[in-house]
Amino acid sequence: KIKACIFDLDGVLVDTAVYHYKAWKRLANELGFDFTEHQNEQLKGVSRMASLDLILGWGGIKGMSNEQKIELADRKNTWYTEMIGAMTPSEILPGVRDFVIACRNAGLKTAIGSASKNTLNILQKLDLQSFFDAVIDGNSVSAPKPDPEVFLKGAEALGVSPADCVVFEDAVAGIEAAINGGMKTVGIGSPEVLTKAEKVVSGLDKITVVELDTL
Ligand code: G16
Ligand code: MG
Repeated sequence: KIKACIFDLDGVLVDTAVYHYKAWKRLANELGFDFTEHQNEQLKGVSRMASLDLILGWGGIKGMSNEQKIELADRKNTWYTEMIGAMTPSEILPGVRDFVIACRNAGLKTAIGSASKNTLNILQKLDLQSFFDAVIDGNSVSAPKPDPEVFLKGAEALGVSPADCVVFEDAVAGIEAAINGGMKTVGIGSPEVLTKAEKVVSGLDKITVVELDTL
């Protein structure tokens, strides 16, 4: 029986992917190259520094020092946080609030499991902090998805065993992380991409709490 729901943030509760994309694109442009929206898919759920490494690779840029890389990542994050700062609750994805409330009314625990170091800032902007019993984010994990660390820490914080948790994820690496942690999975996006998820829906407006027990 399901006892808890753990939600990825970016792409599940809110579409910040477009802001990440704009900020990384601006950085790439300053470095003299560009990358496509298709390439951007590979950055979903991936940590800030790992994203930078992928992007520098696409631009054929080699031999940067760690210090230079940190400076570039900081530059991107400054632009990103400027965009986050202008966000409002109207940007919460369809069905999110109702689904999370329904989970809590059904007695399920709720948590966030995100790779983002900006998680608390975003939750605050969306006025969603009070909807979650635990928040595990990029500041509290060391191993990136598909390592299950972020979700295992979430389950632990909720006091629920991993097998009784459902993870909601939009990234391939995130679904893998949940499976690696022994949890049930619901993909948010397209079934062609999230092939390993037990169930895939286009958004939280397309699933009910009752359906979770069929996983
Ligand atoms: C999110 C995004 C990634 C981003 C990562 C780190 O993960 O999907 O694209 O690179 O967070 O974000 P930040 O630079 O804010 O620390 P998730 O797990 O919420 O999908
Ligand atoms: Mg995500």
